[in-house]
Amino acid sequence: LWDKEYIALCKKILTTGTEVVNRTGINTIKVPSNHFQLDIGEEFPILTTKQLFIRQAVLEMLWIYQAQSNDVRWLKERDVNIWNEWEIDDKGYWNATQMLPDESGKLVKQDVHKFFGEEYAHTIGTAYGYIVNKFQMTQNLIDKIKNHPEDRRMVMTLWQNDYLDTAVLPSCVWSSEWDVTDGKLNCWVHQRSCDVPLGLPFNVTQYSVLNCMLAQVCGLKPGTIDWSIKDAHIYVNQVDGIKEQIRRFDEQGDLPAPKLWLNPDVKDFFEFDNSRDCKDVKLLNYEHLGKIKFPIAQ
Ligand code: UFP
Repeated sequence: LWDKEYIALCKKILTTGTEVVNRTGINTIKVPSNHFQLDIGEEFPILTTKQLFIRQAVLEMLWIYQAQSNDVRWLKERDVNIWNEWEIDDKGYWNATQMLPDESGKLVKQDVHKFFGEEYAHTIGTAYGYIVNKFQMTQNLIDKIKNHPEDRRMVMTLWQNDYLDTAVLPSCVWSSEWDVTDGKLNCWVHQRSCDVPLGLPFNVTQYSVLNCMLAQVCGLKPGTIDWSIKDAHIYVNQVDGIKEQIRRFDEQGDLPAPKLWLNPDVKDFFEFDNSRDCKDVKLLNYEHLGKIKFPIAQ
């Protein structure tokens, strides 16, 4: 079902989307918004029309919500290299090439050498895990789910205006809202900007794992995940890969969804293993149609 939703979004972008410029210098084809709902109690969402590496997705999620870290070295030590390009250097600078307005306001390609401060060396600045830690978001959420499941204020907001200027990348998946209904834990996730080929499959799987982990430690069952996106896009250099994935789906359909196994002995979210091997998380019977390589835009 997730593949079906996913491929429908890809087709919508390719058939109705608009090509636009953006800060990366590589144009995207975008649609303004998209929404879907998945029942993760029924079926664990991980794409089968291409292979996804759950180890990295889970570790990035644990980096944010369990370790509550913004330190890129934490990920590198575990062989997760997705944030390397965004790492502030040891002098406190972030170096990249971006499309930025010139004197006349026109977007032109420029080398960025932005000083964040030495205290931010080797981090991504005040984004993601930094914010979660600052406001103790995970602890507060678990406390509410366990002790006041009727509460209607269970929101984690990573978009904090006071911290945007010192964030290398303001959080893309920036908020989640949670509720408990009939013994099930449900969440609603908002993503402000969505790289559909690379970001979305990763993000949906990692928030589904988070939902399943929180449900387990709070004595609940996983329920539904609603996903709402602003600016759903495909970079123009990813179009061939997406067409290949659409072809796979149209010709072969999707494969049966795998099962997510979480070590049932873990009763505390902070005890899930976050070593390189992520020993407490396994995918059982993951059948897929193989890798598709997509370029990432910085
Ligand atoms: N992006 C995602 N998911 C993430 C993440 C980044 O889709 O979890 F960290 C993509 C969206 C966009 C780019 O293509 O990264 C961020 O660029 P911008 O800040 O200009 O929206």
